[in-house]
Amino acid sequence: MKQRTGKRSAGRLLTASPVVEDPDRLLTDLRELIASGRLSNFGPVAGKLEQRLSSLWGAPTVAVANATLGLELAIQALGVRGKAIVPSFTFFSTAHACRRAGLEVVFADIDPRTYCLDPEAVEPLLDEKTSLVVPVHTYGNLADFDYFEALRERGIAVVYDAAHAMGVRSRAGEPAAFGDATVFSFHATKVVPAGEGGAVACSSAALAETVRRLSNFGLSGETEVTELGTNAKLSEIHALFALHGLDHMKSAIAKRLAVIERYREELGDLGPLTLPLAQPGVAPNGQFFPVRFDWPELRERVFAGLVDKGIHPRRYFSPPLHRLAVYRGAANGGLAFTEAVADTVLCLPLHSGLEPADASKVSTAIRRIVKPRPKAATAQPNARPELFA
Ligand code: T4K
Repeated sequence: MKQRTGKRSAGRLLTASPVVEDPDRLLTDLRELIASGRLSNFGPVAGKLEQRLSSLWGAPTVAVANATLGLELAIQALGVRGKAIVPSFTFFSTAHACRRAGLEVVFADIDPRTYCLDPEAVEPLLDEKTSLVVPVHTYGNLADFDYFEALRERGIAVVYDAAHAMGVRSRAGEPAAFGDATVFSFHATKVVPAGEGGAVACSSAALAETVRRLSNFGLSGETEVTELGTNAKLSEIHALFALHGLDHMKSAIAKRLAVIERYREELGDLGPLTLPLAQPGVAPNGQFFPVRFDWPELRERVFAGLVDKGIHPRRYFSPPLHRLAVYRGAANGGLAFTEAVADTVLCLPLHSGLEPADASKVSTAIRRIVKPRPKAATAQPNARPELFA
Protein backbone atom coordinates (compact mmCIF):
# COMPACT_ATOMS: atom_id res chain seq x y z
CA MET A 1 0.00 0.00 0.00
CA LYS A 2 1.23 3.47 -0.83
CA GLN A 3 2.31 5.60 2.08
CA ARG A 4 0.70 8.89 2.89
CA THR A 5 1.18 11.51 5.52
CA GLY A 6 -1.27 13.67 7.45
CA LYS A 7 -3.49 10.76 8.38
CA ARG A 8 -5.48 11.80 11.43
CA SER A 9 -2.73 14.29 12.32
CA ALA A 10 -1.47 12.78 15.55
CA GLY A 11 -4.73 10.93 16.15
CA ARG A 12 -6.96 14.01 16.26
CA LEU A 13 -10.16 14.35 14.28
CA LEU A 14 -9.55 17.72 12.63
CA THR A 15 -11.75 19.85 10.37
CA ALA A 16 -8.89 19.91 7.89
CA SER A 17 -5.56 18.22 7.40
CA PRO A 18 -3.05 18.39 4.54
CA VAL A 19 -2.82 14.77 3.45
CA VAL A 20 0.11 14.18 1.13
CA GLU A 21 -0.38 11.01 -0.87
CA ASP A 22 2.74 9.16 -2.00
CA PRO A 23 5.31 11.23 -0.04
CA ASP A 24 8.15 9.12 -1.45
CA ARG A 25 7.45 10.36 -4.98
CA LEU A 26 7.18 13.92 -3.70
CA LEU A 27 10.53 13.59 -1.89
CA THR A 28 12.17 12.30 -5.06
CA ASP A 29 10.83 15.31 -6.96
CA LEU A 30 11.92 17.63 -4.16
CA ARG A 31 15.46 16.27 -4.38
CA GLU A 32 15.42 17.00 -8.10
CA LEU A 33 14.13 20.48 -7.44
CA ILE A 34 16.90 21.18 -4.93
CA ALA A 35 19.48 19.94 -7.43
CA SER A 36 18.04 22.22 -10.11
CA GLY A 37 19.01 25.30 -8.14
CA ARG A 38 15.76 27.09 -9.02
CA LEU A 39 13.33 27.75 -6.18
CA SER A 40 11.28 30.78 -7.23
CA ASN A 41 10.65 33.65 -9.70
CA PHE A 42 8.41 31.98 -12.28
CA GLY A 43 10.37 28.73 -12.36
CA PRO A 44 9.49 25.71 -14.50
CA VAL A 45 7.41 23.93 -11.85
CA ALA A 46 5.14 26.95 -11.29
CA GLY A 47 4.99 27.25 -15.08
CA LYS A 48 3.89 23.63 -15.37
CA LEU A 49 1.22 24.17 -12.74
CA GLU A 50 -0.10 27.22 -14.60
CA GLN A 51 -0.22 25.33 -17.88
CA ARG A 52 -2.02 22.42 -16.30
CA LEU A 53 -4.63 24.64 -14.64
CA SER A 54 -5.09 26.79 -17.74
CA SER A 55 -5.86 23.76 -19.88
CA LEU A 56 -8.00 22.11 -17.18
CA TRP A 57 -10.10 25.25 -16.80
CA GLY A 58 -9.90 26.72 -20.29
CA ALA A 59 -8.84 30.06 -18.79
CA PRO A 60 -5.42 31.74 -18.63
CA THR A 61 -4.28 31.13 -15.06
CA VAL A 62 -1.60 32.71 -12.87
CA ALA A 63 -0.16 30.80 -9.90
CA VAL A 64 0.16 32.99 -6.80
CA ALA A 65 1.45 32.74 -3.24
CA ASN A 66 -2.03 32.38 -1.70
CA ALA A 67 -5.67 33.13 -2.49
CA THR A 68 -5.69 36.28 -0.35
CA LEU A 69 -3.06 37.88 -2.57
CA GLY A 70 -4.77 36.37 -5.62
CA LEU A 71 -7.96 38.26 -4.75
CA GLU A 72 -6.01 41.48 -4.16
CA LEU A 73 -4.20 41.20 -7.48
CA ALA A 74 -7.31 40.35 -9.49
CA ILE A 75 -9.13 43.36 -8.03
CA GLN A 76 -6.16 45.68 -8.57
CA ALA A 77 -5.72 44.42 -12.13
CA LEU A 78 -9.37 45.20 -12.91
CA GLY A 79 -8.82 48.81 -11.80
CA VAL A 80 -12.22 49.04 -10.10
CA ARG A 81 -13.21 51.99 -7.86
CA GLY A 82 -16.11 52.85 -5.60
CA LYS A 83 -18.12 50.11 -3.89
CA ALA A 84 -17.70 46.36 -3.70
CA ILE A 85 -20.52 44.07 -2.63
CA VAL A 86 -19.33 41.03 -0.70
CA PRO A 87 -20.80 38.54 1.75
CA SER A 88 -20.19 39.05 5.44
CA PHE A 89 -20.40 35.26 5.84
CA THR A 90 -16.91 34.49 4.55
CA PHE A 91 -13.24 34.44 5.48
CA PHE A 92 -11.48 37.76 6.13
CA SER A 93 -9.64 37.73 2.79
CA THR A 94 -12.76 38.33 0.67
CA ALA A 95 -13.53 41.73 2.17
CA HIS A 96 -9.93 42.63 3.07
CA ALA A 97 -8.94 42.37 -0.59
CA CYS A 98 -11.61 44.94 -1.54
CA ARG A 99 -10.80 47.31 1.30
CA ARG A 100 -7.07 47.11 0.60
CA ALA A 101 -7.78 48.05 -3.02
CA GLY A 102 -9.46 51.21 -1.73
CA LEU A 103 -13.03 50.04 -2.35
CA GLU A 104 -15.89 50.64 0.05
CA VAL A 105 -17.12 47.28 1.35
CA VAL A 106 -20.89 46.74 1.35
CA PHE A 107 -22.13 43.50 2.90
CA ALA A 108 -25.01 41.55 1.35
CA ASP A 109 -26.88 38.63 2.88
CA ILE A 110 -26.54 34.97 1.90
CA ASP A 111 -28.97 32.38 0.66
CA PRO A 112 -29.33 30.00 3.63
CA ARG A 113 -29.63 26.99 1.32
CA THR A 114 -26.20 27.45 -0.31
CA TYR A 115 -24.53 29.94 2.07
CA CYS A 116 -23.51 31.94 -1.03
CA LEU A 117 -24.44 35.57 -1.82
CA ASP A 118 -28.17 35.89 -2.41
CA PRO A 119 -28.98 37.72 -5.68
CA GLU A 120 -32.15 39.06 -4.05
CA ALA A 121 -30.00 40.66 -1.37
CA VAL A 122 -27.42 42.01 -3.83
CA GLU A 123 -29.80 43.61 -6.31
CA PRO A 124 -31.19 46.38 -4.05
CA LEU A 125 -27.64 47.35 -3.00
CA LEU A 126 -26.44 48.12 -6.52
CA ASP A 127 -25.97 51.78 -7.32
CA GLU A 128 -23.90 53.88 -9.70
CA LYS A 129 -20.87 53.57 -7.40
CA THR A 130 -20.91 49.75 -7.41
CA SER A 131 -18.05 48.51 -9.56
CA LEU A 132 -17.38 45.05 -8.15
CA VAL A 133 -19.13 42.04 -6.65
CA VAL A 134 -17.19 39.19 -5.04
CA PRO A 135 -19.40 36.11 -4.71
CA VAL A 136 -17.86 33.31 -2.66
CA HIS A 137 -18.38 29.65 -3.60
CA THR A 138 -18.93 28.95 0.08
CA TYR A 139 -17.99 25.47 1.30
CA GLY A 140 -17.67 24.51 -2.40
CA ASN A 141 -21.31 25.40 -3.19
CA LEU A 142 -21.43 27.45 -6.37
CA ALA A 143 -22.76 31.00 -6.42
CA ASP A 144 -25.64 31.81 -8.80
CA PHE A 145 -23.81 32.08 -12.15
CA ASP A 146 -26.92 33.18 -14.06
CA TYR A 147 -27.32 36.27 -11.91
CA PHE A 148 -23.67 37.22 -11.45
CA GLU A 149 -22.70 36.72 -15.09
CA ALA A 150 -25.63 38.96 -16.07
CA LEU A 151 -24.21 41.60 -13.71
CA ARG A 152 -21.04 41.67 -15.80
CA GLU A 153 -23.14 42.55 -18.80
CA ARG A 154 -24.43 45.48 -16.76
CA GLY A 155 -20.84 46.77 -16.38
CA ILE A 156 -20.07 45.42 -12.90
CA ALA A 157 -16.89 43.40 -12.49
CA VAL A 158 -17.24 39.98 -10.85
CA VAL A 159 -14.40 38.17 -9.10
CA TYR A 160 -15.40 34.79 -7.68
CA ASP A 161 -13.73 33.73 -4.45
CA ALA A 162 -13.31 30.02 -5.14
CA ALA A 163 -10.93 29.31 -2.25
CA HIS A 164 -13.21 26.38 -1.30
CA ALA A 165 -14.07 25.21 -4.81
CA MET A 166 -11.02 23.43 -6.20
CA GLY A 167 -12.25 20.38 -8.11
CA VAL A 168 -15.96 21.28 -8.04
CA ARG A 169 -17.63 20.45 -11.38
CA SER A 170 -20.80 22.01 -12.69
CA ARG A 171 -23.21 21.21 -15.50
CA ALA A 172 -23.21 24.98 -16.14
CA GLY A 173 -19.53 24.80 -17.16
CA GLU A 174 -16.09 24.92 -15.60
CA PRO A 175 -16.47 27.18 -12.51
CA ALA A 176 -13.08 28.80 -13.18
CA ALA A 177 -14.25 29.99 -16.58
CA PHE A 178 -16.90 32.35 -15.14
CA GLY A 179 -16.38 35.92 -13.97
CA ASP A 180 -13.67 38.43 -14.75
CA ALA A 181 -11.47 36.29 -12.54
CA THR A 182 -11.83 33.30 -10.20
CA VAL A 183 -9.44 32.78 -7.33
CA PHE A 184 -8.54 29.37 -5.85
CA SER A 185 -6.54 28.38 -2.76
CA PHE A 186 -3.98 25.63 -2.21
CA HIS A 187 -3.75 26.29 1.53
CA ALA A 188 -2.96 23.32 3.78
CA THR A 189 -6.66 23.08 4.68
CA LYS A 190 -7.87 22.74 1.08
CA VAL A 191 -8.62 19.86 -1.30
CA VAL A 192 -5.26 20.40 -3.04
CA PRO A 193 -2.98 21.17 -0.08
CA ALA A 194 0.32 22.82 -0.96
CA GLY A 195 0.85 24.48 2.43
CA GLU A 196 0.30 27.89 0.88
CA GLY A 197 -0.62 28.78 -2.68
CA GLY A 198 -3.33 29.97 -4.98
CA ALA A 199 -4.34 30.45 -8.58
CA VAL A 200 -6.12 33.24 -10.44
CA ALA A 201 -8.09 32.08 -13.48
CA CYS A 202 -8.61 35.09 -15.75
CA SER A 203 -11.16 35.98 -18.42
CA SER A 204 -8.45 37.19 -20.82
CA ALA A 205 -4.77 36.77 -21.52
CA ALA A 206 -4.31 40.53 -20.99
CA LEU A 207 -5.80 40.35 -17.48
CA ALA A 208 -3.61 37.33 -16.67
CA GLU A 209 -0.56 39.26 -17.83
CA THR A 210 -1.44 42.18 -15.55
CA VAL A 211 -2.02 39.85 -12.58
CA ARG A 212 1.33 38.20 -13.27
CA ARG A 213 3.12 41.57 -13.47
CA LEU A 214 1.49 42.74 -10.24
CA SER A 215 2.57 39.50 -8.56
CA ASN A 216 6.16 40.48 -9.43
CA PHE A 217 6.28 43.99 -7.91
CA GLY A 218 4.76 45.53 -11.07
CA LEU A 219 8.03 44.94 -12.88
CA SER A 220 7.73 45.55 -16.60
CA GLY A 221 10.70 44.29 -18.62
CA GLU A 222 14.09 44.20 -16.91
CA THR A 223 14.05 47.31 -14.78
CA GLU A 224 10.91 49.40 -15.25
CA VAL A 225 8.13 49.31 -12.65
CA THR A 226 4.86 50.61 -14.03
CA GLU A 227 2.43 49.70 -11.24
CA LEU A 228 2.42 49.28 -7.50
CA GLY A 229 2.72 45.51 -7.42
CA THR A 230 3.72 43.20 -4.64
CA ASN A 231 5.49 39.88 -4.24
CA ALA A 232 2.85 37.17 -4.75
CA LYS A 233 4.87 34.68 -6.77
CA LEU A 234 4.35 31.00 -6.01
CA SER A 235 7.58 29.29 -4.99
CA GLU A 236 8.71 26.18 -6.85
CA ILE A 237 8.37 24.15 -3.65
CA HIS A 238 4.71 25.08 -3.19
CA ALA A 239 4.06 24.59 -6.90
CA LEU A 240 5.47 21.07 -6.63
CA PHE A 241 3.17 20.27 -3.69
CA ALA A 242 0.23 21.67 -5.68
CA LEU A 243 1.05 19.53 -8.72
CA HIS A 244 1.22 16.44 -6.52
CA GLY A 245 -2.06 17.40 -4.90
CA LEU A 246 -3.65 17.77 -8.34
CA ASP A 247 -2.44 14.27 -9.29
CA HIS A 248 -4.36 12.89 -6.31
CA MET A 249 -7.31 15.29 -6.31
CA LYS A 250 -9.82 12.85 -7.76
CA SER A 251 -9.17 10.16 -5.16
CA ALA A 252 -8.95 12.76 -2.37
CA ILE A 253 -12.42 14.04 -3.30
CA ALA A 254 -13.78 10.48 -3.46
CA LYS A 255 -12.48 9.83 0.08
CA ARG A 256 -14.03 13.05 1.35
CA LEU A 257 -17.37 12.18 -0.24
CA ALA A 258 -17.35 8.71 1.39
CA VAL A 259 -16.91 10.38 4.79
CA ILE A 260 -19.76 12.78 3.98
CA GLU A 261 -22.02 9.91 2.99
CA ARG A 262 -21.49 8.33 6.41
CA TYR A 263 -22.27 11.66 8.14
CA ARG A 264 -25.49 11.88 6.13
CA GLU A 265 -26.49 8.32 7.07
CA GLU A 266 -25.82 8.82 10.75
CA LEU A 267 -27.03 12.37 11.33
CA GLY A 268 -29.89 12.68 8.85
CA ASP A 269 -32.63 11.86 11.36
CA LEU A 270 -31.70 14.40 14.02
CA GLY A 271 -34.48 16.98 14.30
CA PRO A 272 -32.60 20.06 15.54
CA LEU A 273 -29.79 19.60 13.04
CA THR A 274 -29.85 20.56 9.33
CA LEU A 275 -27.49 18.85 6.92
CA PRO A 276 -26.10 20.71 3.88
CA LEU A 277 -28.11 20.47 0.69
CA ALA A 278 -26.71 18.93 -2.46
CA GLN A 279 -26.75 21.47 -5.31
CA PRO A 280 -28.47 20.16 -8.44
CA GLY A 281 -26.12 19.84 -11.40
CA VAL A 282 -23.01 20.20 -9.26
CA ALA A 283 -20.42 17.50 -8.49
CA PRO A 284 -19.07 18.60 -5.10
CA ASN A 285 -15.48 18.47 -3.86
CA GLY A 286 -16.27 17.69 -0.20
CA GLN A 287 -14.26 20.67 1.02
CA PHE A 288 -16.41 21.14 4.13
CA PHE A 289 -19.39 19.48 5.80
CA PRO A 290 -21.32 22.28 7.51
CA VAL A 291 -24.21 21.25 9.75
CA ARG A 292 -26.56 23.77 11.31
CA PHE A 293 -28.26 23.56 14.67
CA ASP A 294 -31.69 25.01 15.42
CA TRP A 295 -30.37 27.35 18.12
CA PRO A 296 -26.92 28.81 18.97
CA GLU A 297 -26.60 27.27 22.44
CA LEU A 298 -26.96 23.81 20.96
CA ARG A 299 -24.12 24.53 18.50
CA GLU A 300 -21.97 25.67 21.42
CA ARG A 301 -22.87 22.58 23.44
CA VAL A 302 -21.97 20.27 20.56
CA PHE A 303 -18.75 22.20 19.86
CA ALA A 304 -17.62 21.92 23.49
CA GLY A 305 -18.71 18.26 23.70
CA LEU A 306 -16.73 17.32 20.59
CA VAL A 307 -13.60 19.19 21.68
CA ASP A 308 -13.87 17.40 25.01
CA LYS A 309 -13.63 14.11 23.10
CA GLY A 310 -10.57 15.22 21.10
CA ILE A 311 -12.65 16.07 18.03
CA HIS A 312 -11.97 19.47 16.43
CA PRO A 313 -14.81 21.01 14.43
CA ARG A 314 -14.60 24.67 13.27
CA ARG A 315 -17.22 27.43 13.38
CA TYR A 316 -16.63 28.70 9.81
CA PHE A 317 -17.59 31.62 9.56
CA SER A 318 -18.28 32.90 13.01
CA PRO A 319 -18.18 35.74 13.81
CA PRO A 320 -19.28 37.08 10.44
CA LEU A 321 -17.18 39.95 9.10
CA HIS A 322 -19.61 42.78 9.89
CA ARG A 323 -19.21 41.98 13.59
CA LEU A 324 -15.42 42.49 13.46
CA ALA A 325 -13.93 45.77 14.68
CA VAL A 326 -12.30 46.43 11.32
CA TYR A 327 -15.69 46.38 9.51
CA ARG A 328 -17.79 48.07 12.18
CA GLY A 329 -20.00 50.64 10.50
CA ALA A 330 -19.65 49.13 7.02
CA ALA A 331 -22.85 49.44 5.00
CA ASN A 332 -25.08 46.41 4.63
CA GLY A 333 -28.47 45.56 3.28
CA GLY A 334 -29.66 43.51 6.24
CA LEU A 335 -27.84 40.34 7.27
CA ALA A 336 -30.49 38.24 8.95
CA PHE A 337 -29.48 34.90 7.37
CA THR A 338 -25.79 35.69 7.83
CA GLU A 339 -26.38 36.26 11.53
CA ALA A 340 -28.53 33.17 11.93
CA VAL A 341 -26.17 30.85 10.06
CA ALA A 342 -22.98 32.20 11.66
CA ASP A 343 -24.45 31.54 15.11
CA THR A 344 -25.54 27.99 14.42
CA VAL A 345 -23.18 26.39 11.88
CA LEU A 346 -20.43 23.89 12.60
CA CYS A 347 -18.02 22.34 10.07
CA LEU A 348 -17.36 18.74 11.06
CA PRO A 349 -14.00 16.99 10.66
CA LEU A 350 -13.44 16.23 6.99
CA HIS A 351 -10.31 15.47 5.02
CA SER A 352 -8.97 12.71 2.85
CA GLY A 353 -7.05 11.11 5.73
CA LEU A 354 -10.34 10.20 7.42
CA GLU A 355 -12.34 7.02 6.95
CA PRO A 356 -16.14 6.69 7.13
CA ALA A 357 -15.60 5.05 10.54
CA ASP A 358 -14.21 8.40 11.76
CA ALA A 359 -17.47 10.07 10.71
CA SER A 360 -19.27 7.43 12.76
CA LYS A 361 -17.19 8.36 15.81
CA VAL A 362 -18.03 12.04 15.38
CA SER A 363 -21.70 11.24 14.73
CA THR A 364 -21.92 9.06 17.84
CA ALA A 365 -20.46 11.90 19.91
CA ILE A 366 -23.02 14.32 18.44
CA ARG A 367 -25.92 11.94 19.04
CA ARG A 368 -24.99 11.78 22.73
CA ILE A 369 -25.59 15.54 22.91
CA VAL A 370 -28.40 16.10 20.39
CA LYS A 371 -31.60 14.29 21.26
CA PRO A 372 -32.68 12.18 18.27
CA ARG A 373 -36.07 13.80 17.77
CA PRO A 374 -37.50 13.15 14.29
CA LYS A 375 -37.55 15.88 11.66
CA ALA A 376 -40.83 17.78 11.23
CA ALA A 377 -43.04 15.90 8.76
CA THR A 378 -43.56 19.11 6.77
CA ALA A 379 -39.87 19.85 6.27
CA GLN A 380 -39.01 20.32 2.59
CA PRO A 381 -35.27 20.04 2.25
CA ASN A 382 -35.05 22.16 -0.88
CA ALA A 383 -37.42 24.89 0.20
CA ARG A 384 -35.97 28.19 1.32
CA PRO A 385 -36.32 28.02 5.12
CA GLU A 386 -38.03 30.75 7.10
CA LEU A 387 -35.56 32.61 9.25
CA PHE A 388 -34.59 30.01 11.80
CA ALA A 389 -32.99 32.11 14.52
N1 T4K B 1 -11.54 33.04 0.75
C1 T4K B 1 -12.14 32.14 1.54
C2 T4K B 1 -13.62 31.98 1.43
C3 T4K B 1 -11.38 31.38 2.43
O1 T4K B 1 -11.98 30.50 3.26
C4 T4K B 1 -9.98 31.57 2.48
C5 T4K B 1 -9.17 30.79 3.39
C6 T4K B 1 -9.40 32.51 1.61
C7 T4K B 1 -10.22 33.24 0.75
C8 T4K B 1 -7.93 32.79 1.59
O2 T4K B 1 -7.18 31.65 1.18
P1 T4K B 1 -5.57 31.62 1.48
O3 T4K B 1 -5.04 33.02 1.40
O4 T4K B 1 -5.39 31.01 2.86
O5 T4K B 1 -5.02 30.76 0.36
C9 T4K B 1 -8.00 28.36 7.66
C10 T4K B 1 -7.04 28.70 6.54
O6 T4K B 1 -5.87 29.34 7.02
C11 T4K B 1 -7.63 29.52 5.45
O7 T4K B 1 -6.84 29.28 4.30
C12 T4K B 1 -9.06 29.09 5.13
N2 T4K B 1 -9.69 29.95 4.17
C13 T4K B 1 -9.90 29.08 6.37
C14 T4K B 1 -11.32 28.63 6.08
O8 T4K B 1 -9.32 28.15 7.28
P2 T4K B 1 -7.91 28.78 10.23
O9 T4K B 1 -7.50 29.98 11.02
O10 T4K B 1 -9.19 28.15 10.58
O11 T4K B 1 -6.76 27.68 10.21
P3 T4K B 1 -6.24 26.70 11.36
O12 T4K B 1 -4.78 26.91 11.49
O13 T4K B 1 -7.07 26.87 12.58
O14 T4K B 1 -6.48 25.27 10.73
C15 T4K B 1 -7.74 24.73 10.52
C16 T4K B 1 -7.69 23.23 10.74
O15 T4K B 1 -6.73 22.62 9.89
C17 T4K B 1 -7.30 22.84 12.15
O16 T4K B 1 -8.12 21.74 12.47
C18 T4K B 1 -5.84 22.40 12.05
C19 T4K B 1 -5.74 21.88 10.63
N3 T4K B 1 -4.43 22.09 10.01
C20 T4K B 1 -4.09 23.36 9.64
C21 T4K B 1 -2.87 23.60 9.05
C22 T4K B 1 -2.47 25.00 8.66
C23 T4K B 1 -3.59 21.03 9.81
O17 T4K B 1 -3.93 19.88 10.14
N4 T4K B 1 -2.38 21.26 9.20
C24 T4K B 1 -1.98 22.49 8.81
O18 T4K B 1 -0.88 22.64 8.27
O19 T4K B 1 -7.93 29.29 8.70
